[in-house]
Amino acid sequence: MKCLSSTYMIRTLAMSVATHIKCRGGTYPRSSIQRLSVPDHKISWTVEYPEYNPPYYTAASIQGQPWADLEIGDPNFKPKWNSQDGTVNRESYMGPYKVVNDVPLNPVGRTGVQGRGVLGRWGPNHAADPIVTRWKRNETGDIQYDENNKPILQFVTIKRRDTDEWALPGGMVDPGEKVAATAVREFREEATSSLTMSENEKKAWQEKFQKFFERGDEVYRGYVDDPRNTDNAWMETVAYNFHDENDSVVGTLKLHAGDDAVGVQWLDITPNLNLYASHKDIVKEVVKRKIL
Ligand code: RP5
Repeated sequence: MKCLSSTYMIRTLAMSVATHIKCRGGTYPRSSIQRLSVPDHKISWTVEYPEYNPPYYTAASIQGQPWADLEIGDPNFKPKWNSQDGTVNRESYMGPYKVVNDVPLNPVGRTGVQGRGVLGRWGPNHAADPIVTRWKRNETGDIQYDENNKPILQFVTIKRRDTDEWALPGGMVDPGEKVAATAVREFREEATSSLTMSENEKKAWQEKFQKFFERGDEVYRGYVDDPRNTDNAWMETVAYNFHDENDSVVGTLKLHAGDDAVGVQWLDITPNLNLYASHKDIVKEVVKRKIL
């Protein structure tokens, strides 16, 4: 696992940055907090919005958690914004973010709520997402085509326990963990039964799939339009595509929903896909590279 990142093909991103669609308006997740309404033209901090005074919300459930920051102003909390801060990466893939009165500002703009919400870190909260794909085939193994005569891609998706939406099986980067390793770990935890595997089963899994999961292709690195984002805390991710051209490896994967999921399946990638946060944009990027 330690040499994963060096074997990854790193590609420059051509994907446009999602704006605030899922993290604007309505009720903040797992709370009764109503986001202040932010019209499209007032999302950017560069546009004057003098009456902007959104509610402040940091969930009680994250306070004191070992994976969460302390409150700003706490004498024991001395973050190094826009830098690698010990084992915590406080750099944004979007470039340097502004820090106003010691509080980081969401680089995309206003969300209608201040504080951290349910996110652990002030500023960027880093995640990784695996997109495991194969071609859709019939019983005799022939690739299936859509009405435009394009081959149909399928990917592994999980149903999130918190929102009941289909999503990439990603997760948070642990302090000090390599992002590429997070993508594989999260896939195993969220989409296979790795959490309940014995040591022997883990070893067998490793032997069978290690090679396949070393060949990830980076398809996205940046901001996620996650419903949990606030003005001062937001999600960012690096997404890797693991593609099985001949269906010779992933066909033998036993899918099993992990702790944070209530379902897992192979799903056809179609134009009307509806996924959590801005995951559809990330999946579309894979289609663009593989088919269009
Ligand atoms: C999304 O949240 C990321 O793209 C990733 O899929 C996920 C990580 O958060 P948890 O699933 O750990 O809550 O923004």
